[in-house]
Amino acid sequence: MKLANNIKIIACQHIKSIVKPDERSDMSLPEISFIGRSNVGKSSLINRLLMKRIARTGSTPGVTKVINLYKVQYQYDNTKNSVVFSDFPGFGYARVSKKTYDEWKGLVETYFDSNRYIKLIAWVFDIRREMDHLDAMLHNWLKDKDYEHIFVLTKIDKMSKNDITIRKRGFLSIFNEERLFLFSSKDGTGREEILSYIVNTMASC
Ligand SMILES: Nc1nc2c(ncn2[C@@H]2O[C@H](COP(=O)(O)OP(=O)(O)O)[C@@H](O)[C@H]2O)c(=O)[nH]1
Ligand SMILES: [Mg+2]
Repeated sequence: MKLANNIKIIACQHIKSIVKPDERSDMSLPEISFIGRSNVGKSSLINRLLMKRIARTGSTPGVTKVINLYKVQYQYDNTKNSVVFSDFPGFGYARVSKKTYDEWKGLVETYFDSNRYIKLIAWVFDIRREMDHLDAMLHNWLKDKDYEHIFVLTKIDKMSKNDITIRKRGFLSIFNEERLFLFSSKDGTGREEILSYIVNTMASC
């Protein structure tokens, strides 16, 4: 992959928070969705990519599950473009009820099925976690639908280099190398690679 080290984020703004897929309304801009379970680092990833504390991080119990939409303007190779980032609500790990999961799945599926602007899905995953059957279901769904997706392993700053290599090797049995990213929102590792993938994907669609 060509590393795009001259990408500049010109501006970004929160557009709206929506609870139902049809509230997106017709913004004819390509979109990247960030999905994954709670607390894996979706919002922190967005903030690091944009170099701005725009998405709210940390657990917010009791807050309505919303999809936050951000408009991002960037410059690459002297061309200016815009893209929408959608930050999805997650769901927890322990004792996830079927109802909670089904609600989440319904939201995600309806949103993606009715939104022709989505060009890429970034599935965000805490590198210290194991995949469970709900993650496997999500993965199968992404593959079945043939959605263009990448897998971002976060919080690598919390692990030794050796353990990261071992964990990565495990995930490589499921994902291709070019779709798998190691990332830390703490020190920014992986930011350039992920931004490059995003920009290259946008340029080819
Ligand atoms: N050390 C470290 N902490 C992280 C990283 N990413 C997220 N966090 C922390 O994990 C918590 C959850 O992050 P958040 O972005 O809100 O997760 P979200 O629920 O998936 O949006 C917050 O306390 C973050 O500061 C990372 O790469 N490294
Ligand atoms: Mg979040």
